[in-house]
Amino acid sequence: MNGRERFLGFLNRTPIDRPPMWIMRQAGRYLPEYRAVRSGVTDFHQLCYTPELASEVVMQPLQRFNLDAAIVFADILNVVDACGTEIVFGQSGGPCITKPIRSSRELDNLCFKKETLAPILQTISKLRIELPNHGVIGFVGSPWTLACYAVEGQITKELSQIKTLLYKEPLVLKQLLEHYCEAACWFVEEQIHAGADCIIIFDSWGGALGCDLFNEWSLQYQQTIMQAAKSHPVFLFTRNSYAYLDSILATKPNGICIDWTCPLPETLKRCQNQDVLLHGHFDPKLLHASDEVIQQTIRQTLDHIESHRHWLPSLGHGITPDIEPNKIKLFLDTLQQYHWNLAPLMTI
Ligand code: 1CP
Repeated sequence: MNGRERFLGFLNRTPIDRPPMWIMRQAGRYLPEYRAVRSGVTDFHQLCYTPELASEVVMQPLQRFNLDAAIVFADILNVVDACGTEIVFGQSGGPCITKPIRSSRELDNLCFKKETLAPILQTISKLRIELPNHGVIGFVGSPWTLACYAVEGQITKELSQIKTLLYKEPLVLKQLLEHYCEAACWFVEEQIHAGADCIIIFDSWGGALGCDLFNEWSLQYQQTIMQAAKSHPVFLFTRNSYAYLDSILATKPNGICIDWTCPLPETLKRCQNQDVLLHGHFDPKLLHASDEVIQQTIRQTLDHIESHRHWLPSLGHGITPDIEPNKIKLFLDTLQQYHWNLAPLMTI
């Protein structure tokens, strides 16, 4: 069974020999070969918008590790860029928006230029041809998370600018979210046409909204994007999402990505009952532990799960630049050598 068959089998709930492997930010700054390519371009945008370079960095982790799926190399903020807002990626790698959107005046400057995103679609088409044995994953940022970056300018965990806008000028924020939602729907449809097997909606900042606001300001837009994907598999990722699990499951996504703050056995059971797939769970910082602790943590976690059929075990957030590549290999090897119980579950 090759990686693509395994990945599609997982998505389609057909028999597989083991869960497929894929990790958020598997291409990126923790790899010296990525840093070498990155140092040869003037800025991060050039990397995202040059299909030859973007696909080269997608391949890098596939050459090092036994991975079953590749994620297109781009950034959620490419949509913000395509909507006419300038983004600077500084030396630290974090994005900064020099002219944040904070009033109706700035809304007038929004204008979606689809052609900006065309090179990313070309990268997906290229990957689809060059990686016949791997799944190909596309992605988009949730309108709420895109707006967090566009309104804050430089993000902090208080999100005080966007929350001020939400309470002071809700109609301005609604218009901004609708604008990003329309662009995201188009982009998702085109990624599917270009060959993406699955789409992830990254709602990295949805967890900051709280239960009373999450549906109205984030989830409903994600639902619209899911509808644009029609029956194609879509995974929703909201950081810190356990409090919203029922609302998220009610939208009937194909799958969800979870971080380490969600209790795994309970979350998995609730997902399995509704035939929703799960991705993620482990804290990336676990990879700073000794090899023995990493192996023991993985095995103990897996031993506590009755059926592994609905779970693609992985890190619950992106690999950070401080992680040693050898620890990723150990993480993947330990998972791949495990004795999985993949019997189909009797769902109710
Ligand atoms: O200079 C550099 O090399 C820039 C570092 C970098 C990289 C490698 C950024 C800036 N983005 C990326 C790639 C990226 N971003 C990918 C493709 C790589 C892969 O997964 O293999 C993906 C899927 C993303 C998605 C992304 N970007 C998210 C959603 C997932 C998450 O991490 O929560 C978010 C929030 C961003 C914003 C962003 N862009 C870059 C950084 C460092 C950040 C995070 C900043 C922050 O809010 O802390």
